[in-house]
Amino acid sequence: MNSTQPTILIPGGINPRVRSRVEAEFDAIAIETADPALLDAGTRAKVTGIASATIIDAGFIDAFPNLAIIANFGVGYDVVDARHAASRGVMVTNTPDVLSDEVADTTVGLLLNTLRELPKAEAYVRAGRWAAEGPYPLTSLTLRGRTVGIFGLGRIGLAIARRLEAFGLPIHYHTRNKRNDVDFTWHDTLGGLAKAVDTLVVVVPGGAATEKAVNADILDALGAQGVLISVGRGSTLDEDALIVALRERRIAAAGLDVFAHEPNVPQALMDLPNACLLPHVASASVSTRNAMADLVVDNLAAWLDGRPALTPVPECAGLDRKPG
Ligand code: A2R
Repeated sequence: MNSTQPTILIPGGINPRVRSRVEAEFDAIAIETADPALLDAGTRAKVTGIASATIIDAGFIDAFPNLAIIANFGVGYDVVDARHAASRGVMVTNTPDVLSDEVADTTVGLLLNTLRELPKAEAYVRAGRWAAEGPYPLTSLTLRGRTVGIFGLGRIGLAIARRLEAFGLPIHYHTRNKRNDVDFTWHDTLGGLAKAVDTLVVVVPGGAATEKAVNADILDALGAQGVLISVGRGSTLDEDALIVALRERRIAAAGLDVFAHEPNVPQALMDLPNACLLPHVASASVSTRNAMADLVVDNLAAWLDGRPALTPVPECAGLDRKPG
């Protein structure tokens, strides 16, 4: 171990490229979960950086007196108490942009799978049913003629909107602030958006402001032909309300990549034929995850070297690196 290097803590599981780069470029300490009791006070005092993809709360942040940066693996950083970190002068970074196109591609795939039942159609071929029983049944749903609403027209939402625009579909959106750089139709409420469209793509950040924002009322506003696609955070959706809406056909179908209690997916959801389910894979290609990993480690290196962070979260954008 080279003791002149900053000490970086990795609490919990992390992408293997983050781990190998941190081990190569810093003094690395790994612990199984984000529990400060797993380290003695002397070790905690050495830690100046954290690389993580897990919950980092105020208590954990306060356990490290010399902490300077938390580099979160992922663009969504609702698991990190960034406001508390900022109040202590601790930088928080995330991994924006490098995953937007991958997530948008996957979202379009999930939407098509949900509407046109492609995973089920493939399973039909593999089970020998095409030859035995004849053609796969015609799908009752199609992308043709749909109107798309994007809940959260940020970096990823815009990449999704541009793709679906190219599919010839009208695009509406809801954000708190109207964008003046797009021609899509803005709605000042989520309810207004849901009423105006039949296909709702949810890609807002998690956290208190969006907790269960997509509830029974929103699903009812979407209507019986409605399709819900969720790729942001599981917390933004009332899963129990969705299960009822799918079971009673108050909406037609849903495609989900994110869930309230990952990796646990409610059995009631898995039992529904009109739910298309993915295991949080929207950004999960080797190349995109490597780009995210590099951004995590490059942020650590920059900040601990006294340079600006590459991708600070908004709460920390104004922080200056304290010398030493
Ligand atoms: O509301 P605005 O104008 O700040 O627009 C942001 C919107 N948004 C919301 N819209 C309505 N109600 C809210 N409470 C609310 N909070 C945020 O979500 C903006 O249009 C969008 C977030 O975009 P970005 O910050 O560029 O995030 P990015 O890279 O698109 O990722 C979105 C999420 C991540 O936080 C992860 O949870 C997931 O996708 O991977």
